[in-house]
Amino acid sequence: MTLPFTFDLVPPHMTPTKFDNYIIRKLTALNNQFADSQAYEILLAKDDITVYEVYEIKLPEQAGELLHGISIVHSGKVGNEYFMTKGHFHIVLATAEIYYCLKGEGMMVMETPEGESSVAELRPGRILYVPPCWAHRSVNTGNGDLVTLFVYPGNAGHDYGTIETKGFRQLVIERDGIPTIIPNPHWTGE
Ligand code: S6P
Ligand code: ZN
Repeated sequence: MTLPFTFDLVPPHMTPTKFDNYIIRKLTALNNQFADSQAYEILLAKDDITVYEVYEIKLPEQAGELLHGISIVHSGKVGNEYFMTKGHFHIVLATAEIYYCLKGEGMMVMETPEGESSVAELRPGRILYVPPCWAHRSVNTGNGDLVTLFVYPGNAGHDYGTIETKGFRQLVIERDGIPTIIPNPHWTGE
């Protein structure tokens, strides 16, 4: 029986009382994902800083299970593009996901293989449903950490390759101090 765990939103050590996997993704893990490659190289030359961290509860990766955990995207930018997760499709494409925003400000960038795109705001208390077949990436547009609880089907799996190769169709950048959605100038899907 999996026991409940707690997660207090108290910085600087926001760590769940229970987790099995800890994933830390630094700038190098997001190679070629930010539009401004020159700004990326300059930032990386200073330090391979942590962009986001994920705490997961280990459960069987099979249908019927609900995998869940906490994602923390730190605040920062590469050029004018906000820190973000790699983003992915699920391997079992028609599997959905729920995100519950606990802290911070951000956007969920989503798209389907057919070319539909959507960007939805994340803010504390907001529950965001990522429907089946939609790739998803969380973007931190605020000055503090963006913290979300995520829940998705155990058999979903992760396809990172499609986004690593093609990118998302839309980017979230800061323009005149405001988070702004723009078409990805490097999108290579077609
Ligand atoms: C898994 C779910 C989240 C992400 C996490 C990090 O399906 O969407 O746990 O894994 O937000 O993002 P990414 O794109 O590096 O897996
Ligand atoms: Zn997912």
